[in-house]
Amino acid sequence: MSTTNQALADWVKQVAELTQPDSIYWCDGSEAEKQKFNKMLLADGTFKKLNQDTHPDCYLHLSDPQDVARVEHLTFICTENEADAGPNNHWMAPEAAHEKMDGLFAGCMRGRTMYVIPYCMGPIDSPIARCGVEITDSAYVVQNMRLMTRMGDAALARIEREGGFVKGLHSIGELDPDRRFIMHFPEELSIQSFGSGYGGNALLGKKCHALRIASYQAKTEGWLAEHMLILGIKTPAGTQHYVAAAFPSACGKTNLAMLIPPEGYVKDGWEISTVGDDICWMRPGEDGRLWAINPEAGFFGVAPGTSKGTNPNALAMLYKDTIFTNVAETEDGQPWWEGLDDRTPKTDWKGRPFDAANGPAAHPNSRFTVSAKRCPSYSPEMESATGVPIDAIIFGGRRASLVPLVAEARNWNHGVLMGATVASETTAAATGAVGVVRRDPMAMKPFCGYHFGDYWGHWVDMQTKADHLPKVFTVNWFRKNDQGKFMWPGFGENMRVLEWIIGRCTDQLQARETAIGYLPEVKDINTDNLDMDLAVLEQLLTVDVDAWKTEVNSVEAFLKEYGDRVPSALFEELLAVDNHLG
Ligand code: GTP
Ligand code: SPV
Ligand code: MN
Repeated sequence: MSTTNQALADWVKQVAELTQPDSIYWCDGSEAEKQKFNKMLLADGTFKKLNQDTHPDCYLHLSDPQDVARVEHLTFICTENEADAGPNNHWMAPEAAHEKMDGLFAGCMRGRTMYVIPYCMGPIDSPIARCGVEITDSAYVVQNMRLMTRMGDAALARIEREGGFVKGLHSIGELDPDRRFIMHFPEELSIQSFGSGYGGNALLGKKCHALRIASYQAKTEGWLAEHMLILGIKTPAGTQHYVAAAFPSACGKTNLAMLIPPEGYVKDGWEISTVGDDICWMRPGEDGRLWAINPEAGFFGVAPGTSKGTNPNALAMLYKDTIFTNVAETEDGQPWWEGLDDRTPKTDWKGRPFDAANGPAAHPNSRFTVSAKRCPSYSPEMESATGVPIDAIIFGGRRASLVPLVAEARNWNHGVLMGATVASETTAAATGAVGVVRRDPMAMKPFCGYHFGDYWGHWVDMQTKADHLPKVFTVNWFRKNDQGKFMWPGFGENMRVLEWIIGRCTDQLQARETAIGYLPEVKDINTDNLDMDLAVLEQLLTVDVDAWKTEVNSVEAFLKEYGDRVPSALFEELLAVDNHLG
């Protein structure tokens, strides 16, 4: 097979000359091809068959133990001008980066097949969607891209129709952490990734294209590419709302995106539907609202903690047609991870007999890959070419103290400040220390393809592009008490906070103004059938003035790290908060 797109044909040829594969295979995206690849991966030991009675078409992949998460210290933005990458990114000069990568890629596919994966991020017929081509020597990557994107012939046809595409070159190399780099060339619309087979490092349509490259394109073209879930909320009156929410990696997007409301809500007629769980591309529509698509077609979700109690919708979709990476296995070959209430592990994520002395049975960043269509709360709007109109944007993070359960921004610029200064504890989604509080603006710290100062400026500028921007909120499900226990029940109960947010968007609920934004009165959070001490809720909705004064100082120092590219509007909003605190 080949292509009528000359640029693509030339690039494939050039990559083959560099990497020297034994053969070249163009992925067509068909069902037959999927079966063929599964067979191949089983035969070479990359996949292990899970119990096909309980989990038909489910496979287990155990990674190299040193290749289980994103590697932020090895991820680079390679712009001509170093200042354009900003203090938020590691930078390398494009020329130096190309030289380094050419050295690594030279001859790396000898004895291997080179797979060409044309893919489309977003519905094939959506004007908001964009195409890319990933070249890889990993059939595991092919199977994951098959679930996570619209890949194969339809994407290739669109590329041939439109011309443009993002070039992504990937090789697992020798999986050597010392020969591992994830390079982005936003000005060339290209990505080069070497030495890792893990999700965010290797499925180039996801973080590399749909966030780092797309955020750069979005800035130039006047839209937003964000690390956000998209959730549909239908009220008992039958009104359909959509919200987009940015939480850092492993901080609750997948869970909120497919939440099952408490029983009383279901009885009253509230309905939740899932449009996306990780990435959101938003554009101003003619009506002045932001219209959003989920560029992905599947979920690459955190397994540990997923249970009937926390996320029954996720659990329900994982019984068929799912790739599990780095989970444990039960005696009878079923997947297992910490938090699953039934079954026990027999072998751990390294394939050893399970022994608690070795740590968790499943890696804390073990993941499932599954088609979004398998989710019981799947929204057909996921296929909509126009996307869905967003009523509210929510920012959140893991903060054990300080940040209230929910707050509403006074205005758009205040909302941008809120998003820009979110802090969160680090998680196992990236290598490095876990549980360290760091600022993770808009949950984009690892994913923004350019200078944060310019990025915040772009957010502020959205006001000039859209007259009916969403309201902005912050949430925090992760406050802890003196005993280190979560104070808010979270998961399905988060619906109670969503109800307040919708009430605010429709002007049906009051709020009290505080220095840090509008907060609910305790009485305005629906606590029907909620087993919770109201004094605790009160605490979650209290503004600790002294602690916030300290926070304001820390935020000011943080913003100043980004120099004169930070929009003055953020300092003005911060001053307003400071003055209000007294
Ligand atoms: P990425 O895929 O890495 O971008 O992460 P994500 O934001 O989709 O995170 P996910 O929903 O997978 O949640 C990760 C962890 O947070 C899991 O262990 C969840 O159990 C936990 N979590 C999610 N929602 C809540 C909540 O409301 N309360 C508490 N306490 N934990 C939660
Ligand atoms: C994240 O780390 O935010 C993820 C998983 O969603 S990965 O695709 O590896 O980036
Ligand atoms: Mn993510």
